[in-house]
Amino acid sequence: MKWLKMFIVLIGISFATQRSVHAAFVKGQNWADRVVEYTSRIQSYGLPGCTEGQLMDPNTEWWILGPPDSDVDGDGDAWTVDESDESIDRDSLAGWKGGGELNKDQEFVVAFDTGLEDYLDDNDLVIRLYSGYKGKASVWASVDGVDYIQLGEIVGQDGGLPGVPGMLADVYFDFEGRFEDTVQYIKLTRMTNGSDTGMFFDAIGSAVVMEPDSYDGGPDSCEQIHRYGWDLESDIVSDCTIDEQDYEAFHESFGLCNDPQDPACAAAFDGLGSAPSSCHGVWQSGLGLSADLNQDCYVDMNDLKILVDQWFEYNESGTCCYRMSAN
Ligand SMILES: [Ca+2]
Ligand SMILES: [Ca+2]
Ligand SMILES: [Ca+2]
Ligand SMILES: [Ca+2]
Repeated sequence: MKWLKMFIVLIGISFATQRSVHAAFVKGQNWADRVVEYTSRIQSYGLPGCTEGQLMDPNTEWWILGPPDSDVDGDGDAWTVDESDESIDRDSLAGWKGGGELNKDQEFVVAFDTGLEDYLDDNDLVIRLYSGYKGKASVWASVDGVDYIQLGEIVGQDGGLPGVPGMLADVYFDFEGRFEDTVQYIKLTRMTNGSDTGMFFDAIGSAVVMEPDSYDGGPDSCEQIHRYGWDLESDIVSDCTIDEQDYEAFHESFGLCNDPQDPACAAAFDGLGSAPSSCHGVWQSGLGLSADLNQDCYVDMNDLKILVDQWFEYNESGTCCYRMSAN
């Protein structure tokens, strides 16, 4: 009976809070939420030191979802290794390899739960990738997932970026008033084939970073903070204060887990048909538990410590109750 109750709590609470709390925006940018379709040879690269890349499947679609996550040490190189040749970075990109006929004619489509806006005189879309110097991709956007308009191309450069394998580049596109509504779908299509044409995509998102109006204690500014993903971790109920309500929400979630590598957490993915291949992938897919403050896919005492620390930090200092910086 106790087990049954836990099961219901898992389904009820984790699904209710997972998708709604961790919405499309992360720190002001709107990143792709879902992979809609992809051809059979879309794959990861396989970092230096690792073996070959791996073909994408439903469990690894998170490679191109969520914010950029491949360059862990932030040096712009997605292939950084330590002294013992162990990878520091993460092979969480998807795309196509150079080489023969096998990998020709590849494409994939990602979708946004909240559509991308067209900002006047400003870029609207950013794509982070690395590419061989002969790589070339066509970038398409669509409101309805049926009719696509070409935004432009990503072209590898000889001696420039993108064009150096492993070296990340951000490429921007402007919608230029060509869409009747917000853009919900982005499609990447391979244009060149042969050696040095490989391209790997880390993340696809909105170019404009949305910052809420400064917090004045009012519900509108709090709603903006939440909508654009600037919440404090411990503000579990997203009302811009850390208080008893967050503790109650935490208490209700205590003991939940959604680590896909732990069979004890399997219930968290019932009804989804697949589970991301790692806990990190859970967060990239927007499926993190709101009370899992350290993002390790378990709601436990380690999270409580963060909640208590932030409670004192923001309630004792009198500077309640949120912060705008990413860290
Ligand atoms: Ca790096
Ligand atoms: Ca624009
Ligand atoms: Ca990625
Ligand atoms: Ca945790």
